[in-house]
Amino acid sequence: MIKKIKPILIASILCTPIHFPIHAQSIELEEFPPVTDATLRDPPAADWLMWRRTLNGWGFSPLDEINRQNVAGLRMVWTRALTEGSQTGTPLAYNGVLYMPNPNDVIQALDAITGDLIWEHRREIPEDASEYFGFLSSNNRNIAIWRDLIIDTSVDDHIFALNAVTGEQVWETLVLDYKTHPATQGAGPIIGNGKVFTGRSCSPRGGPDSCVITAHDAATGAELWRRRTIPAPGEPGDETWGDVPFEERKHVGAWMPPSYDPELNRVFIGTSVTSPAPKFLLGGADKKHLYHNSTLALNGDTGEIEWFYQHLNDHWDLDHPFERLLLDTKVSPDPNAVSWINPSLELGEQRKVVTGIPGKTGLVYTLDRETGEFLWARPTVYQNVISEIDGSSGDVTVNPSMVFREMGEVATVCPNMHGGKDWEAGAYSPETNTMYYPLRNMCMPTLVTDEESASHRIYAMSVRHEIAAGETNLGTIYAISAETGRTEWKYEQRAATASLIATGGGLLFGGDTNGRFKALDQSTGEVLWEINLGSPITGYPITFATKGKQYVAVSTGTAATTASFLSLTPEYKPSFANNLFVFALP
Ligand SMILES: [Ca+2]
Ligand SMILES: [Ca+2]
Repeated sequence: MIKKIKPILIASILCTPIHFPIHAQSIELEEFPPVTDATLRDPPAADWLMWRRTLNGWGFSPLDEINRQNVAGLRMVWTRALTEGSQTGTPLAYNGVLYMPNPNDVIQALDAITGDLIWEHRREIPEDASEYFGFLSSNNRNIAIWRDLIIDTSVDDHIFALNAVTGEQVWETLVLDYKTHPATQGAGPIIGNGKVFTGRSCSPRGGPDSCVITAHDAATGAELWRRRTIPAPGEPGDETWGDVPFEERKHVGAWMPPSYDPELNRVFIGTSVTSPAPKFLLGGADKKHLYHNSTLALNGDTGEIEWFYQHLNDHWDLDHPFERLLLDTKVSPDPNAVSWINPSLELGEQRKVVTGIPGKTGLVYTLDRETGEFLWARPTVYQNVISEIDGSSGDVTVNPSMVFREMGEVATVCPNMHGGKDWEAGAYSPETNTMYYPLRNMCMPTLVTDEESASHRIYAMSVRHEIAAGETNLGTIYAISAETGRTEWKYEQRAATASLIATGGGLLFGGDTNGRFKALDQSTGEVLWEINLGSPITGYPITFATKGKQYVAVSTGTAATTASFLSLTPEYKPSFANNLFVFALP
């Protein structure tokens, strides 16, 4: 299937407008082993083949050449500037090549050892797309690899596949017409069982039919199913919107990549708030407005909802679309650390769970991923929106004093719309059975208003951001046992913390908005190594090995939340350059 490309074909690729010149050090074509579904289920330790490396969302690599003892000797081996826009990219590492998603659907293949460009693909984005999309749409958070294809979602609401060897486009499929149903596709796919699973945010102007999770055939791009996140009249959940007309049910997005369990053939994906957010503006504060702020467990073949769990009836833009951790663990929540526990749980039971911090509230939720049964939940950073969770049913009670009832009301909501937790990913280490989360101590004085001048008219809210009362540090990392729910350790600093990965070397890698990239000890939270990369660490770190040597890669730049974080730590004045960095031991 992988053919050696003749020089004449390379010449023709050179002439197409979407490619930069292909350099001499092109990939050895005959040595490109296809990435199979089996590879993606159980990737070789050396590779980083999807957003969180594995389908279970862990952000964990077993590589251990770089470890607690030697990480202090880590040094930069190459760097490269990335294109402009909101930069939150995750490189893929395979076969000696880093595939880097740059903002605005630019994808580069780089020699992983030298950093030299092998090919670059620049998708032509229609000029009028900027009338429909803002800065967030320039995000190119992650791409996927399958067989010899690199697969991405696009600013103009397509999904497209490139030949991993040449960068040439192989297929593209329209998901939505952005002129009628604009949806922001900042997140890319994960691929399970030959299917490309993607979610997206959906603009209110696109109505409910733009709010879809989709599956496409990875080989051809053909659409296999689409799951609307908002029920229509006659569908289950319709009644949870009261008498709100279907066309007025808006903006329940699924704007981060899903996780996938190949054994259950289930896609786990989370959803966001409605527009407007305060529910008195949307048929009543007593309605659930499914499936907003929920975990959806979807059948991988059909997109049917096999179960769902609603984390929060959300009046404040506290989205729940973040990475779901799929793991098997003993479940023994410690009542001294865990606020809400299912009373029928037999302590020490081995369960298949979906866990982690799915939403901006910072709450950890552990559910049985076969049945959706609530097992336990606990808060982390200060929050004032959830007052109670019924352990038996998992039903969440919001704090009644925080529920808006009319225009002009004000309240200080904690955390704020940037979390707590936001798009920056946590990680899970099977070596410690512990999850690690970059969280922020933030609150949000909020006025309910639909005036033109509102800071977030889309939600009928005008907000400010502040560090939570009583805290001086904005950034934290929480290490929380997946078995007991206990905080194993907590790290704090002034600058806002960002995405983490865990490694077999006992390390966590992660950065902050002040440009510091760090390695911490998984067991203690001690900082073992640190470097100033000059700009906020906005990309997702990865680690990989090629020719027997381990590398760590991370990218910097600017993202939608960096300015708000930095406004709360004015002593820090980083630059805002989109750059990729790669490190190794000498
Ligand atoms: Ca993209
Ligand atoms: Ca939102």
